[in-house]
Amino acid sequence: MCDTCGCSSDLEQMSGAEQVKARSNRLRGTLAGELLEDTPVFSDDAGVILKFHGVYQQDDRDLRKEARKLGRAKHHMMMIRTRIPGGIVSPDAYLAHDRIAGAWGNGTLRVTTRQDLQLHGVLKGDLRRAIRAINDALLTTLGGCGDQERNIMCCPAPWSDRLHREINATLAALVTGLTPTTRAYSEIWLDGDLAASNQPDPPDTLYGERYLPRKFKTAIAIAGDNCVDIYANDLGLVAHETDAGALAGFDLLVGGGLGRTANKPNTWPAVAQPLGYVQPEQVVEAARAVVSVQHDYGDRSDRRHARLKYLIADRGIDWFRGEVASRLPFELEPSRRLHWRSAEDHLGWHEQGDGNHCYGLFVENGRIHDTETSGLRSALREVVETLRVELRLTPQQNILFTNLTDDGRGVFTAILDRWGVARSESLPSAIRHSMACPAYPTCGLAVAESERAMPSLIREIALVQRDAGVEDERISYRMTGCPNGCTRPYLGDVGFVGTTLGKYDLFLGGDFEGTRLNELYMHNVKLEEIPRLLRGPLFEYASSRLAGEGFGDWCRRQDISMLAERHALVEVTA
Ligand code: SRM
Ligand code: SF4
Repeated sequence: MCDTCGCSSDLEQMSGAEQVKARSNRLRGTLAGELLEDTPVFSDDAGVILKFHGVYQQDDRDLRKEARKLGRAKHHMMMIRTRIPGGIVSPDAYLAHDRIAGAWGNGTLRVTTRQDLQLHGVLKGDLRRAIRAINDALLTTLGGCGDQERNIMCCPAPWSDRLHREINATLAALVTGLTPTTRAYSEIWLDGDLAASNQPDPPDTLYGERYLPRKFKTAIAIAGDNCVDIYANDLGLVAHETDAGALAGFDLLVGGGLGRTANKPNTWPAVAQPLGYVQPEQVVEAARAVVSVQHDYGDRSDRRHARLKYLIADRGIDWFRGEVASRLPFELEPSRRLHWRSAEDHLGWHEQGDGNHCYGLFVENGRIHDTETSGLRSALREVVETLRVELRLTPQQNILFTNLTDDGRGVFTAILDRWGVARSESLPSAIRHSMACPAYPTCGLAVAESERAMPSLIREIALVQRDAGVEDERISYRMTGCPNGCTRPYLGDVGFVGTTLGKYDLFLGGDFEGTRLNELYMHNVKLEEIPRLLRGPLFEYASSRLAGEGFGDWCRRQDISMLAERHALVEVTA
């Protein structure tokens, strides 16, 4: 048994990252000292702790080759991830991120698949003032990354009814209940030299001194609408409504997670499974109990086997349920049956229910930048400066503009039009339902392009959908530059997962509502072959689908391997 926090592992048998965490003095490590050094990069150990503070060390991979040739060091830079529960961003917070992107970043902002904002290309010397500026706008980067509770996702719809108000209150309580209590973050980034005179940290009864074995992800969905991709989470909370429109309680789902490693069959994507049902006032305690079981029993010796899904696979859901139940002063009720009607993207115009309007804007792959054809970043800045609207980031990397009055609506559309920003309604369905992760040049784990490859690929696929006569069908397409699954490709109708530069595994047979894993359709195919390889299935789908049948459901009704045989138009290299 561990002497510092009570988890069930010996420090000597733990992974390197565990040793660093344990020695970090509640997430301080050597960060404060290293920030003062005139170096472009932190030490490896500090880099581990840095993640807990919402920062990843990266380098520009486009420049690696040239630097090597010239005998120069890598072009080091930082990625900052701001944790934004439910994706709710005030006007000041948005403008702060826009300013940081311009002053110290690479001039772009990125909406993530977990409703956060990321800033890329920040140099180490600018890190502290960038993080300070984010905190001045009342957001934090603590918990953006690291082995702790990550950003808690929640349906971003800004409806003003009782159910949504109560869910937002639960979200806030969960954030408080699952955030580490260390003062390291404010010492290092906000108070500077005051660090020396600080008081001791309050005890952390959830995380102890070693935090969790691995990242931990939680999302809240509203029964019927799986817009948050609930099954991808370590802990999913599905909110049910009473007949009177109040919050009735939550179904708990546990053990979702999509990461896998190429050629390592002992790693796999998994969908979360039912644990039980709790009343609204019990949900924070129940969530803490789930996290604490993972804290105590998760695998700290092998990071590839450390997510909650592996603990549940190894010990069984009944053991896990019993362990959680033993930590609660109330009974877990039996799980309810879940019916998913849709996975709303919330795009286009909606009435909020309070006389105001909300507009959901499609942001291709979440990247907010100005290009030759569209001044998206400039348009968003002008909208927020002029109308002071609250934004909601969606789990599909898009943005909702809320609280628009009748007059505000006109001003909003005029600004978008002036900057040449395409409206969500004008986009082909394939584009609207596509996502891609950053991959090159910032992601150190990428083995193939994603964000830079998807725009032309998805436009070709949109044409195939049109030729097949199914251009308006909602089919989700998700691409990643490696098997880690950051855009949740294994839950889409169609998934493209990078295997090496220019090649992808093709997955088919998920569903639009994200309730099951898709299956491998073809291995290691060239990017340029993908539209041709999808043509056959899309045409056959168009002619033989049942009424209301989605593409993923149709694929599933076929045998995926038979489908591959029928439509393998090119030789595929294994
Ligand atoms: Fe992710 C690692 C980007 C959502 C699974 N992810 C990374 C890193 C930080 C690469 C790294 O470790 O050096 C990527 C940074 C790239 C860059 O340049 O920005 C990265 N992940 C992203 C984002 C930005 C993709 C996006 O297009 O939006 C998403 C940020 C979410 C956020 O705001 O917190 C993002 N990542 C996800 C999701 C989807 C989700 O959570 O709903 C997953 C699959 C679900 C899951 O966690 O299982 C995901 N990311 C991973 C994994 C595999 C984890 C595993 O259990 O094996 C890694 C690698 C790791 O942790 O070792 C990873
Ligand atoms: Fe990087 Fe892979 Fe995640 Fe894409 S899926 S951002 S390549 S870790």
